[in-house]
Amino acid sequence: MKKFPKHFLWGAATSAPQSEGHSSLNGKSPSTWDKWYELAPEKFQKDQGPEHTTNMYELYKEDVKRMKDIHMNSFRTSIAWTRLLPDGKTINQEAVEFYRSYFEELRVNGVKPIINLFHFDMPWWLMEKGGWEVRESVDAFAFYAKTCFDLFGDLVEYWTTFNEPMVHVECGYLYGYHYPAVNDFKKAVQVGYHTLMAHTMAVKMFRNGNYPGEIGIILNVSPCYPRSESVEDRQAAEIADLLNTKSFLDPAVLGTIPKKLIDCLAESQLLPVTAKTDLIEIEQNTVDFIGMNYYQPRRVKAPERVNHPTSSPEDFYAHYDWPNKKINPYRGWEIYPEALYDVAMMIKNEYKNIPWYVSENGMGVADEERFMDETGMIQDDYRIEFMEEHLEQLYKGIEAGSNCFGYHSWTFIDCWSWLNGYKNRYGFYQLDLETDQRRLKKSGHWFKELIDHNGLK
Ligand code: BGP
Repeated sequence: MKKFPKHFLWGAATSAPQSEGHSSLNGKSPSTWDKWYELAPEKFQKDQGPEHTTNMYELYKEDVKRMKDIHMNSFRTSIAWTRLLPDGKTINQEAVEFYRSYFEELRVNGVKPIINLFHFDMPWWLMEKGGWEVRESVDAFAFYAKTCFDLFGDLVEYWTTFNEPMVHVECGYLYGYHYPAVNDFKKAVQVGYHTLMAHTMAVKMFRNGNYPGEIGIILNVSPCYPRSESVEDRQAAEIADLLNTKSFLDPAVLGTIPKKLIDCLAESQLLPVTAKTDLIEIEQNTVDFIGMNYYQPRRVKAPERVNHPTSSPEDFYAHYDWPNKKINPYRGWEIYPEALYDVAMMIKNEYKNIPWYVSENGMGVADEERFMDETGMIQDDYRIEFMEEHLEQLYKGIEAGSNCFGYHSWTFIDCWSWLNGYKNRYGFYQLDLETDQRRLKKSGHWFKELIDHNGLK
């Protein structure tokens, strides 16, 4: 038996915009997702927008029972900023009642809520003022965070400020996948910086208010592997790591921004506008724990051509297509469980062995009905294999001393996924889009047994 540490958190993650539904109802104001869908529905897979999603707004009580049925002891979701504070200032009482009741339901059923504050869902009222491009967003977020701590602090033990802050930076300001879909490296750096300061000021609010519990941040981590041991390739991997991972991980955990990153941005005239006391705030407001979303590694090589002035991260590193890679063909992501061991070691050796957990890991597969047996259960053995392989590596990391306290899959019930709609399914429960009906998959059974054993057989 490969036993995991006592009190290990086993569970799954989702987010408010991907699971609640009622996106224009019950006092919620639009986020960029609601607005973008209104403006350009053709960008969304099969016209599937953010309005309906999994409908946990209505069904959360039954869904918490489903978590309990598979013995999950923890669950992450987020609060929708636009539901709680529709105009950024006024509290929506209906949202307070909804979230309090939801979080209580989790607690009384022995499922620890891990509550995140921002999961790509920028309020439209703030986007109209410039979103993360403007400093005002930092204060607006700090106010929202404090409001959440005041209203729900008695129910939440683990808070996180952001989910994958690099994603709204790169998808919104470099690669065109999220609103406002611009391609502007300088803006992207400023957006990232304001996000970092919003995170920092939320942590400060949390410390100043002496709320119970702990606070962290959830980052997407794709360990960088160079094509070769050449100086150029290794340098490319180092910069890719600095830009994509250390840019948030270092300030969040160590309270510093890597000097090499600053030098590299300065050389390319990409440094953001900052305020005088920012560095002190960053230094004084580090996190208690880290969540790491791991799906795939990043393979890089030296850039093929370098533009002056620098116009994109590809001027620092190029993507390397490793010929030996194993791939999930539905999502197009490489499957490389070994990286999870490397993540565990990185946190142990470079980040003070801070407590951390795997906050997302999973496999999205299209048309899963193909794998349904005569009883109506999806036989998703590929997902079980995927998770087992990743857990083996995590176990190895824990055995080597990494301070990991949990593993969350993405996701609990099949959910709506941004521009991909419902194409790829990730859940332990299958979702019927017509009826909202949920059905346990084989992986859900497997997960329950894993939790009962607190480990792998
Ligand atoms: C993470 C996000 C999730 C989720 C997941 C799966 O990056 O935090 O919101 O969507 O990836 O990815 P996708 O839905 O794009 O297949």
